[in-house]
Amino acid sequence: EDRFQYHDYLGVDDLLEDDHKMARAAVRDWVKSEVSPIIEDAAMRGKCPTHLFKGLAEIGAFGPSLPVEYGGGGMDEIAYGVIMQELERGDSGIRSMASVQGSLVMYPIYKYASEATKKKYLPKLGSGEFIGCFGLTEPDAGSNPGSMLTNVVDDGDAYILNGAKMWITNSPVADLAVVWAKDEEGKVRGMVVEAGWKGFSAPEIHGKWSLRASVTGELVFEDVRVPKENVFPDVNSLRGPLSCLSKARYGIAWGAIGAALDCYDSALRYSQERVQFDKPIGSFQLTQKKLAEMITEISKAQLLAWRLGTLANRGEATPAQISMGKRNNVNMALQVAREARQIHGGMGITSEYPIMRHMANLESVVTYEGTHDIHLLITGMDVTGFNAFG
Ligand code: TGC
Ligand code: FAD
Repeated sequence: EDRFQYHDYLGVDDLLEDDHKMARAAVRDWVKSEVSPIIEDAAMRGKCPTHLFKGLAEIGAFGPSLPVEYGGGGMDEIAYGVIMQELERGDSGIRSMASVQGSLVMYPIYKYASEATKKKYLPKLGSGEFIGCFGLTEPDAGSNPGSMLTNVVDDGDAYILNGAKMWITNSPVADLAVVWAKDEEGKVRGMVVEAGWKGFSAPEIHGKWSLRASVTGELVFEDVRVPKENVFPDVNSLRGPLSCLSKARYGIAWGAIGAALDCYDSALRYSQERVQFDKPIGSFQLTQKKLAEMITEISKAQLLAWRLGTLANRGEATPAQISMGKRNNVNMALQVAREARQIHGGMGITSEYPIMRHMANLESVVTYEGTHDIHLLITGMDVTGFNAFG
């Protein structure tokens, strides 16, 4: 059953090019045929549908805006955005699978690795033959990644890597990890670490009530020998990992709109069909207030994402502008999901409808890639010039 209609109240589609609409339509069809039929069951069982990695590669969801010769899709940033939106309409966890692979694994290798390392890994990552993960967060270094303890020590032709990463999307199924660690001088270095190397392990984190269709784990390094050619030559500070986050956060600003649209669509239909007190519940003012506010906020978020995309295409989107987009749009989606849950009454807590799944997922999305409050402080620092973090 095709329940979903596209909602474009302000005609934002006028701002998109034909290529964007074609990419969006292709991903939407794929989500309908491959994700929608299995996602409630996967989330209920807490099993990542890893068979979808290949399909994600085929539809061009890995690095849509990276060059084709480096495994990407050769499209622009708005195409990347609309693809993330359609994936997250399916499930935030499916979008995570793609965000991590494209923006947090392929992008840093493309941007920072030596030519030989790019050639070695990027085509296989783009085709889904290899799955990657991104290790920045640690048990004691979340919002403040600069306090990381994972470290490397120079050992001739290699570095010896020790430490542990926490909350790493895809790590238990990954073939390689982009890892950030401090060197002997305390400088942040980045490197590609293969999962098969001695001393590498990636235990799964169990018991999540959120992103249940996405697999999350730790990364543990015990004297892992990382050949020097796998270390990014020119990365010496947090700017390395944070630049990757900008890329992923931008995609999430679009992705969250997809989750919100799915919740809104379901709530709108339910409000027209469900009768109480002899009337459709959509005829009550309180229900209309919820729906009217939802579509207003979705429309504003669409414009914000589109504008960020236009700036990103020119290479002008600042990290602080991207923070504004990630924070606003994810919070918007979470509020929409909560209101949609109310409109569905008791049915809203079941897997008959996508609402509770989206709502629970968004509780992770509002925390990862920089929490809601960290992004507020980034905006606060940008407008005042004062750093309120530490
Ligand atoms: P700070 O001194 O502000 O910055 C260090 C250097 O980095 C530069 N910079 C950025 N560059 C590019 N993009 C950005 N977004 C940047 N933000 C900062 C900055 O200019 C500076 O450059 P330089 O040359 O002077 O060294 O660093 P700080 O230690 O004070 O930290 C600032 C803070 C708190 C904003 C930052 O650490 C932060 O963003 N914290 C949040 C951590 C976070 O977002 N973690 C995400 C982990 S990955 C993840 O969650 C993946 S989920 C994936 C999924 O499943 O989809
Ligand atoms: P903390 O940093 O401990 O924050 C706890 C609370 O304190 C938050 O509300 C925060 O806003 C607040 N706080 C912290 N500092 C300040 C301050 N200065 N002022 C005001 N409030 C503050 N990381 C990766 O590296 N790779 C991944 O692939 C990845 N995937 C993830 C997948 C999932 C499902 C989840 C849940 C997380 C993932 N993360 C990943 C980690 C994620 O980025 C962190 O959870 C996030 O950055 C927050 O860190 P923390 O959980 O340690 O919270």
